[in-house]
Amino acid sequence: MPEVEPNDEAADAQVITFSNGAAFSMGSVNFDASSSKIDESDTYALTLNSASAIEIELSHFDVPDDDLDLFLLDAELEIVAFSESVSSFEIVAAELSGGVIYYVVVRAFNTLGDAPYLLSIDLN
Ligand SMILES: [Ca+2]
Ligand SMILES: [Ca+2]
Ligand SMILES: [Ca+2]
Repeated sequence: MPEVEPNDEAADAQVITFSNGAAFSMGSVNFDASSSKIDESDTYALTLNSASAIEIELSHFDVPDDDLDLFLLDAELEIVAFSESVSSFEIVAAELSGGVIYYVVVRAFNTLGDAPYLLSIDLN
């Protein structure tokens, strides 16, 4: 699915729906100071029916010109897991509880203009 703006904050998070244990979203962020369309973060929300391991991958952006980072937050917006490479795609893995909301945040640390990405989420 494509992202839907605005999605910058948890309150505006785009709800992730799974199909056969997987979900995808294509979006873009932009943190180029010379650009007129700054979009520092994209926020997604997910709630699992039951506890599960999860793997989240942020890929297909233009490394190293674009440096995007990936965060998994709990309902209190505390960081559960994060990935902040400067030279590769990002991946996080965690064990999630069922029945509570989590947030996945794609953050632009630095970009050259618009930085498209693919967010892939897998349940195990
Ligand atoms: Ca966006
Ligand atoms: Ca956004
Ligand atoms: Ca990064």
